[in-house]
Amino acid sequence: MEIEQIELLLLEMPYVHFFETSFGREEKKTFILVKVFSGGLCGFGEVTADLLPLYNYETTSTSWVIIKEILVPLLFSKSLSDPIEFHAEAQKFKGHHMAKAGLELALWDLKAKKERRPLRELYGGDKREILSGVSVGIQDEISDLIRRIEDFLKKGYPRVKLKIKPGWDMEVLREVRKEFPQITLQVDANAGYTSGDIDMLEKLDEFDLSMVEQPFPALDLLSHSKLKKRIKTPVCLDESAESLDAVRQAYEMGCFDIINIKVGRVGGVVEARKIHDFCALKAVPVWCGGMLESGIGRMHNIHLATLPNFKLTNDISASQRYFAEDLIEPPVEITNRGTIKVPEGPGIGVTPIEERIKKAARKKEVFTP
Ligand code: OSB
Ligand code: MG
Repeated sequence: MEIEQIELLLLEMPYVHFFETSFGREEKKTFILVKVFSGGLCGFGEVTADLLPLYNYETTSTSWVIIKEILVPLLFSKSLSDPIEFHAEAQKFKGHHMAKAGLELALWDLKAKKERRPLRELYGGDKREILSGVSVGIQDEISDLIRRIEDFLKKGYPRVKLKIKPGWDMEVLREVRKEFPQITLQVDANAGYTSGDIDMLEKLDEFDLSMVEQPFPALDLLSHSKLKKRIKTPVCLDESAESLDAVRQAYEMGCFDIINIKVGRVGGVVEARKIHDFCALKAVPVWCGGMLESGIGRMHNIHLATLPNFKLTNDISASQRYFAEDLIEPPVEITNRGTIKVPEGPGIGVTPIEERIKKAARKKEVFTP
């Protein structure tokens, strides 16, 4: 199977509500959509890099250049179309995981469509539905946050993740716990704290949280291991877990109890599965993180989360939690069991709507061998 054409599109989609983390507030999503064409079929992938290098160093501009100048020429020059072979070849280039993952995901979707099988089956996932949770950003007022949580609970989300940062942490959690003493609650600091905050973070134990995610910068494994020794709340890594090697080192150093797996951050599904398998071997549960993806990237996450060691609730929510109009039909919906059904059709199993893609597109480039 020969790849006949690759398209990159820069898309802009407004969020239904701004999303704020310890590194900033965003009102809209800007991202790259990757399309790969072969034999009348099209595989879709999404690059999770943002406009600004706040979550990690990649941006929509850097990933555009890396895909255009490095990965597309690599793919065409070696006639690559299999995602596993593409991953192996792309690995000789350092970093740029989100750029690599966007193209790899498109190849996975194409492969699954050729074989007329759902992605889940190619990955070896056994779940028919996955656990859906919601990640709630920092708000202007605690009262706004309480109202939003109430709303998400009514919609059926079985667990809530709160974004925290210095100054939006203990007091907020005290209020939230007072209002909702029973809910399954976890927090994510997006690397917002430093080694000097360890004493303070130990007090998170008061709030009966199911985990604290990435309190310290990605490279500060030492602080994570120090905190883990002192806190009962399970520690989860996101930004630090950028490859199997990174996860293995962090494991040896005793940095975590749980891993958040994001396909973009780790550079594709091949690497994500290696991390999944390593964690399974060590009896470390994982869950699938999100980057506020469009329905296309989110469907990829849904299929990945069917693997057996995705034991914890995922940051994968319904389409309407993110966008007034998602790119796919049918949109992602949450069941009354707090789950999301995994589509059984070929590839991602839903249909990207070309008209909506066109409406959101700000830039487009087409590549042929
Ligand atoms: O750290 O999990 C994160 C969104 C953007 C950047 C980083 C993160 C997030 C989320 C969103 O928490 C989760 C979702 O997609 O619903
Ligand atoms: Mg996170």
